[in-house]
Amino acid sequence: MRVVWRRLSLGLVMLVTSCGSGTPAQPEQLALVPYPASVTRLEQGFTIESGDTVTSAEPAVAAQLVAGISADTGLELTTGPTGRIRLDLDAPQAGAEGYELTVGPGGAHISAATAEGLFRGAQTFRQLARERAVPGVRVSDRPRYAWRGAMLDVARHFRPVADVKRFVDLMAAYKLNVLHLHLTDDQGWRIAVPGWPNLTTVGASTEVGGGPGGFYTAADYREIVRYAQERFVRVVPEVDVPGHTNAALAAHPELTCDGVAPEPYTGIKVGFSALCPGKPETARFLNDVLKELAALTPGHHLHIGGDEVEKLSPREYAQIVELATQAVTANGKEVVGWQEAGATVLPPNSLIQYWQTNGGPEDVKRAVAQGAKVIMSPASRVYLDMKYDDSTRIGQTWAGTTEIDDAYDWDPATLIEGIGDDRIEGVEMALWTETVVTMNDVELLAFPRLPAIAEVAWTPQSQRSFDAFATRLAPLATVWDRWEVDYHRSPRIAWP
Ligand code: TNX
Repeated sequence: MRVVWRRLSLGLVMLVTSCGSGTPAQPEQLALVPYPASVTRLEQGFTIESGDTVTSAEPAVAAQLVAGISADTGLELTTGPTGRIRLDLDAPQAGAEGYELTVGPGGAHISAATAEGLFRGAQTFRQLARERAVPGVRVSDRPRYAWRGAMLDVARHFRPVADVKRFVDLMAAYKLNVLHLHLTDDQGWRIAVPGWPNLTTVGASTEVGGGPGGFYTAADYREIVRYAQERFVRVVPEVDVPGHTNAALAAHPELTCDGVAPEPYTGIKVGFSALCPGKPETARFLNDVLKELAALTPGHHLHIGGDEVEKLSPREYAQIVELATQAVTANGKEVVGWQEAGATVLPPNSLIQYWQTNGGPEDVKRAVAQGAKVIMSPASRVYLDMKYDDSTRIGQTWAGTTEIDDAYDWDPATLIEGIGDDRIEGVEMALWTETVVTMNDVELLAFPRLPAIAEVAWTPQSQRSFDAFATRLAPLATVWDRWEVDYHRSPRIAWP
C-alpha cells in the first residue's frame, strides 16, 4: 500500500491511500517547513522580481521580508505604498500568530490579526518565493503550540552576541518563538549581576576544555533581547540552581557551606555542585540574580533550572528551589523549571520542562497536579547535542543517536500518559554544548533537526508524515548553502 497526497476539486488537500503498482507517488505538497495547517493550490501564481515592492501596515515586518527574500534569492525588493506583495492587519480571526496567505497572478496578500502573525506568514511566503516563480496558493495557518523553543547552552561553551543573533535568524525562519538561554553552569557564568562582581571576573573566565569563556553585559543581553523581539522570538533566560553552580561557587565562596572556593571546572560531568542550603547568602544571591534577570527580560518567564542535583537531600533541594521560585514571583515573572522541580511547591502558572524518561513522567505529573503546563523536551528526540549516528564528528550519545526521523516522528500528546495537548504548552529542542566549540558545530547539530522539530511544534499531527516531510526538506538544502549553514547530510533524505 502506498500513501499519496491528492488534491480534490474542492481545493482541499486530502490523504488517500492507493494499492497496487499504479503511478508513483507525486510529491504534491509544496516544499514548506513547518507545513501549514491548511494549503489549497490555486491555478496561477506570479514571478517575483527585483524592484517588487512590499506594502505593509507593519513596516518592520515588511523590511524583514525584503531582507529575507534578498538573503534567499539575491533579489532586491523595496518597501512602499503600492506593492504587489501586501501585508495587512485585516484578519482578526487569525489569532495571535495565525495568518492567511493568498498568492495569485496579481501578487501576494498576507492577512493577520497581529504583527507577529504577519511575520509568521512572511516566513511562509519567503519559502514559496525561493525559486522566484511563486505558485498560486491559499494558506490558512496557525500553530499547534504556543511555545516553540530552542535552548542554547552558552555556559559550557560561550557564544558571542553575533552568533546568538544568527541562531535567532535560523529559528525565526522556521517559526520558532522562544530562545531559552542556558546562561550558567558548572563551567561558566555568562551574565553580569550587580553586587556579585566575581561572577564575571572569575565565573565567566572558564569553559569546557579550558577556553577563555566570556559573558554578556546588561547591554549585550538587551541587544540579544531586542534582536530576538524584532523577529518575534522571546528570550527566556535560565540560571540553573541549586546544582550546576560550580562557576558561581568558585567565584563567590561565601555561597559554599565551608566558605572554601572549589577549583574552576572545565570537564563535562554533572551533579557534583550545589548552593549551600540554609545560608542567608544563598537567598540573597537568588534574589539579586533573579531580580536582575527580571529587569532585563521583557518576557513573562524566568527559568530556574533545578536539574541533576546529587549533593542535596530532597528537603534541602526543595528549600532552595522554592527560594528561587519565590524570587521569580516577587519580581513579577512566572517560573520555568526542569522536570525535577515538579517535586517542589510551584507557584501558579509554572511551566515544567520534561527531558528524560527516568523519573520524568512522575515529576511532570506532580507539577501538572499543581496546575503547571508542560514543555516537551524528550532527550531521545530533541536533544540536538546527540549524535545523528556513530560517525557524527561531535556530540554525545547518552540518550542514543538521533537521526532526522527520530527527531521528527513523534507526537508530544502521546509521550506521557494522561498529559494531552490541553496540558502541553509546547515543544523545545535543546543544544547542550559540551562538545560544541564553533558556530559551525552549532549549525551541524541543529540542521536539519531544528526544522524537523519546528514542524513537530507548529503543524497539526494529522498533517504530518515523515515521508512527506523528507520530500519537503530536501530542497531546503539549497537555501542552507546560500546562508552558509552547515548541515548533516542525513542518508534518510534525498538531498539535491
Ligand atoms: C543533561 S538535560 C543535562 C545537561 C547536559 C546534557 C547533555 C538537563 C536538564 N541536564 O546538564 O548538558 O544532559 O546532553
